[in-house]
Amino acid sequence: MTDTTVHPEHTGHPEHTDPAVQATAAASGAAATDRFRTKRPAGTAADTRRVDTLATEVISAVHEVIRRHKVTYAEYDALKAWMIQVGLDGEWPLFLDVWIENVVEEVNSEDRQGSKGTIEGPYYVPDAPSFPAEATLPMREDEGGTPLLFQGRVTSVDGTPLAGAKIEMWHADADGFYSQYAPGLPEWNLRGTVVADEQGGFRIHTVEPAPYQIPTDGSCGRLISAAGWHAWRPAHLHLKVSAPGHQLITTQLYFRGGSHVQDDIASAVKPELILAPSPASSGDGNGNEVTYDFVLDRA
Ligand code: MBD
Ligand code: FE
Repeated sequence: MTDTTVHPEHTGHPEHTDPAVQATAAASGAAATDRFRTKRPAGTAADTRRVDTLATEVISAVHEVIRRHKVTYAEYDALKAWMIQVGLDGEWPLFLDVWIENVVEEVNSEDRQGSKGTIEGPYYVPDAPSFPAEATLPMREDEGGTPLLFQGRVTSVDGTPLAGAKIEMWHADADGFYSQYAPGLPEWNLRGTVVADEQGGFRIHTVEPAPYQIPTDGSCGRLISAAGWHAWRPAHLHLKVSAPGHQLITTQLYFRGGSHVQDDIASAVKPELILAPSPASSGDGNGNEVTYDFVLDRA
């Protein structure tokens, strides 16, 4: 889908009249769908027996819910209409990453010894500009938000420093918007790949992101309001950390005491992932700083 124009007749939310808000919600779903369709496939696809097992059990699980709650034809038609609309809105990546990915991540990281990971979410973009170990993420001259120095070291599980480890970082701005998924932001705003020094060290200067609200004018927003849920993720930094001979880790870091750290709609917070920054001591003394080390499992 390349059509990123707003279709108010699809949203059913006439109360949203701010064009900037409408454009953001409609464009972000389509952009996430487009991005996913160009993604390199991860690993091998399932074989026939595996597809049979998984598809049969998913369908049976749905049947069970229908029987238990005696689902009506009106409800069945509402589900059908909603699923069609999720696709038209381009919101399947958003839906799946918010309500399903956390369990996929859980079952695929059970054996990990090193740092905890969590879900990737819909807004990763590969091949962000590369920077040396001490760097400032690309940002606008007047970028809002509290300055944040995020520093640490990447080591292997046995403590060996991983020189040249790659720290890919991406996050929302102080208004909760991601570059390439919201209009009006520079292409690589708050996205970068930092290469660790000889000791595996890195010092990344950025700004603290705002909490993220699931777009309210798309299909995911309609589900959220129809069910009486809230639409928020806590403020978070996204990271992918990798080094030769080691397992890549995809993670997110949160801020202690921030809103929705305890009730993330995407269920992606783990206690090990909550940062507690302190007022910056170095540099010009502006903003906050925090140290966080990454430990990578061997491949
Ligand atoms: C996000 O920013 C995000 O990280 C996830 C998982 C889902 C929606 C928006
Ligand atoms: Fe995110």
